This record gives sequence, C-alpha cells and structure tokens, in this order.
Amino acid sequence: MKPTTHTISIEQPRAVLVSLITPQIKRQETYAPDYSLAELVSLAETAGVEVLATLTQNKENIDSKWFVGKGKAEELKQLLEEHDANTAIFDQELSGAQVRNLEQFLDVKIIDRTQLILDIFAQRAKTREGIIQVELAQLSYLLPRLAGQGKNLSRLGGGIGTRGPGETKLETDRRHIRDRISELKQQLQEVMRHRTLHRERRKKTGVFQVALVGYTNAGKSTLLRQMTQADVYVENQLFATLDPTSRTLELPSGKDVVLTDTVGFIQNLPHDLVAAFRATLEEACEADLILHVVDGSSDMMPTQMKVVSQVLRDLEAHQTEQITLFNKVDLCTPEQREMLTTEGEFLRISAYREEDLDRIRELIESRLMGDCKTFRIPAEKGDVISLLYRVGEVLENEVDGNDMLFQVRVNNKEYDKLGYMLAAYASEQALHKGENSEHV
Ligand SMILES: Nc1nc2c(ncn2[C@@H]2O[C@H](COP(=O)(O)OP(=O)(O)OP(=O)(O)O)[C@@H](O)[C@H]2O)c(=O)[nH]1
Ligand SMILES: [Mg+2]
Repeated sequence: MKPTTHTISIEQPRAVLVSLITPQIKRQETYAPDYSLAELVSLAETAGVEVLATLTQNKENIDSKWFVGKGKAEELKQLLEEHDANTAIFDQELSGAQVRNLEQFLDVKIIDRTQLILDIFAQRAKTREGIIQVELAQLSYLLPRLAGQGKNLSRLGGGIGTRGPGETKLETDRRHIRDRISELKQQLQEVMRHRTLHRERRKKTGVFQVALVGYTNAGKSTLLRQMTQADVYVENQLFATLDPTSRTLELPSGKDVVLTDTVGFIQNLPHDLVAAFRATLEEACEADLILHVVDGSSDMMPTQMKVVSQVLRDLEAHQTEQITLFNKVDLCTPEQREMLTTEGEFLRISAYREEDLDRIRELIESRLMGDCKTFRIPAEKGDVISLLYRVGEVLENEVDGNDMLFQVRVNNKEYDKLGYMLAAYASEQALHKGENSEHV
C-alpha cells in the first residue's frame, strides 16, 4: 500500500489559542487548565504553528453554537485581526457545527486540540502501521463532523489539521469515508496479526518483555538509547516517538530482556487516537514489566502521572508490574527531588548517568528474575522438592534435621504460583508463611 499520509505545505499557520474552562471540565482529575493551555502552545509549535496570543474564558457551560460565549467570540475576532492571524486553535474538542459557525464568523481556520495532535501524529508516522493508525484516527474524528450532505471541505485549504487523509479524501462523502475506515481496519488487523505472531514467537523464547511507558517528553527514547545504544529519535518536543521500537537489553547476570519504547501519553489524549493506537499500545500492555518514566523536573508531574495511570487503566494494563523511574533528576531542585516518591517501587534517575542505568538494570533483574527465598521442606516430600526445581531456580540446598532448606530464586509471579501449589501439596499440613521463608 502506498502511504496516503502526506503533508501539504501552505503559508505558515499564525494562530491565536483559545481555552474554555467550565466547572465540569475543571472537575476532571487529569486536567489542569493552565498547564493544558501551555501544553497546547507546545503542541502548536511542534506542529509548526506560530503562536501569537492566547485567550481563556471561564464559563458555566459550553455554548452549543460558538463553544465560547458570543462576547468572547467577538473578542477573539478582534484579537485575530489585530495579530493578522489565519488560524484559531481550541484547547477542547469542538463539534462539527461549532467549527462551521466559528469559521463563518471569524473567517479563519478552526482547529481543535484533537486535530492538532492528529496532525502531529500524521507528520511523525513512518511505519505502515503508524500511517494506517493515524489515518484511521483522523477519519474516525472526521466522520461525525461532516455535515451529512457531502459538505465540501476543500475550503479548509490543506495544511495544519488536514494533513493525513489529504484534501481530495476530505471531499469525499461519508459513505466513502466509512468504506475507507473498514478497509483501514482490515489492514490494521493484518498488521496486528503479524505483530501478535511475532510477539508470541518472542514469548516462546521465554525472553522477558519490558516496556518504557510514560508522558510525552519524559525521556523514554533517551533511556532506550542510553541503555541499548538503539538509534532512536530523541527530541525535546512532544510526540517525538510514534512507533514502538524494541531492543535487546543485557542484564548484569548476562540474561537478555527485550526493552520497548512506546508512544508518549498526553492529557486529553483523543479518544479516537487511543482506539486507533491500541495495536501499538498493546505492545506495552503485554509486557511482563512496565517502566513508567516520569519527568521528575516537570511542575506538572502529578497530573502527568495520573494521566499515564488512567491510560494504562483504559488499556487494562494497570495490573502489570510497574517500576516508576523519576527521570531528569539532574534538572530538579533539592525540594523537587524530595517530592519524587510514589507507592510501590521507584528509582530517581538521570538517563544520562551511567550509574543510574546500572541501577535500572539491577532492578529489572531482581523484578524479573526474582528474589532469593528460603523454603523448608521435609526431606521425604520428593514431589514438592521437584516442584521447587521446576518453578524456580534452586541456588543452594542443605539438610537441616529431617528437613531440607532450599535457597530458590523466584520472581513474584512464580512465587505466588508456588505458594498456591505448595498449599495444595501440603493440604495435610498447615502452610506457614514465615519471613521470607516457606515452611511446608
Ligand atoms: N537533563 C535531562 N534531560 C533529559 C533526560 N532524559 C531525557 N532528557 C531530554 O528530554 C527530552 C525528551 O526526551 P525523549 O527521550 O525524546 O522523550 P520521550 O519520552 O521519548 O518523548 P516522546 O517520544 O515525545 O513521548 C530530550 O531533549 C532529552 O535529551 C535527563 O535525565 N536529564
Ligand atoms: Mg520518544
């Protein structure tokens, strides 16, 4: 298939950015209005937009016709004229009707946050899978926003917000788009089938899968590059990475694991995009261990962490074992450093410090290979003993009276399994869970 995603160059978009804050929007746990607007500025700049001004309105409800209040729309019109802007970018998703009304009234191009993100993704998509996913997300976004009577969208004029499906495709009617969506879905299924096969093959080899997951710009690709010398794109911009990259990582014991870099998350990640990128994100969900990379130097760290947890929950990957890596500590003030704690296991690191990379490797090793546990088992229980050998790695054993003491390396998953099986074997005896020691 020839990639259909392409970039149309027009005069540079010059934009005023608009954010509306309603009590309902404010209540969202993963939404920080000021930060969201600042992030919108970064997104716009990443997409090649010149940002001229920003405008915020606090309002009880969203206006169904204008999105912002009519008075604010007038203020926006003035601001656009003052700055000779040709685009208005809204921080929230707009309905098709709102876009049309605003376009007519303001006579500039109207873009919302979702379109902006989709546009960046369209510019970044390189692999066949990425290209299909972006087009799918763009069309899913577009479909409900078409007027319904084959509205001619050519006046959008290409460029920002329309990159991807391309102008000619935008002119097609709903039916055409629906057909294209199902065609893309089929293609994606085919790609996913390959990916699943590939993953299963990798799983059969017994190699542990570790996924780098986190907010965009947290340093995931940097970590992959520093730890595996992978030649991946690292950039101080949002959504530098789109397609997952996997590399072999050698642990201190010499054992190999596969480390995968993934697309970054962002607040208000467009729903269509999450759906379309499921295939890519599944890579992360199927991992044995998730390394949640956090930009420890960001003032918005708590919100960013919440967003990532939320997306992982949406993807049903929140049960997977996780280690939090608070990255960029070299940029933190001492006070900020102190704040970097969380439930569960975590490390404070800098991706550019070799000794920190060693600590990460050691932690992965202990998580995946397991800790050393001591089991006391009566010598006559041959079946239980052989079970220990099957499930864990027996490092040492010694006789102690009528019992045998085993030092076994088991990871958490196997340890739970072992506990369960030992309990079944030892039904006639109580299974006592001592401190770091199993007694049958
Ligand atoms: N000072 C400092 N900068 C870092 C560190 N880790 C990453 N960076 C910088 O942070 C920026 C983003 O890094 P990336 O590795 O591209 O981030 P990412 O998480 O892959 O981002 P996306 O692919 O956009 O999701 C780059 O400019 C890196 O050089 C760190 O430990 N310290
Ligand atoms: Mg990246």
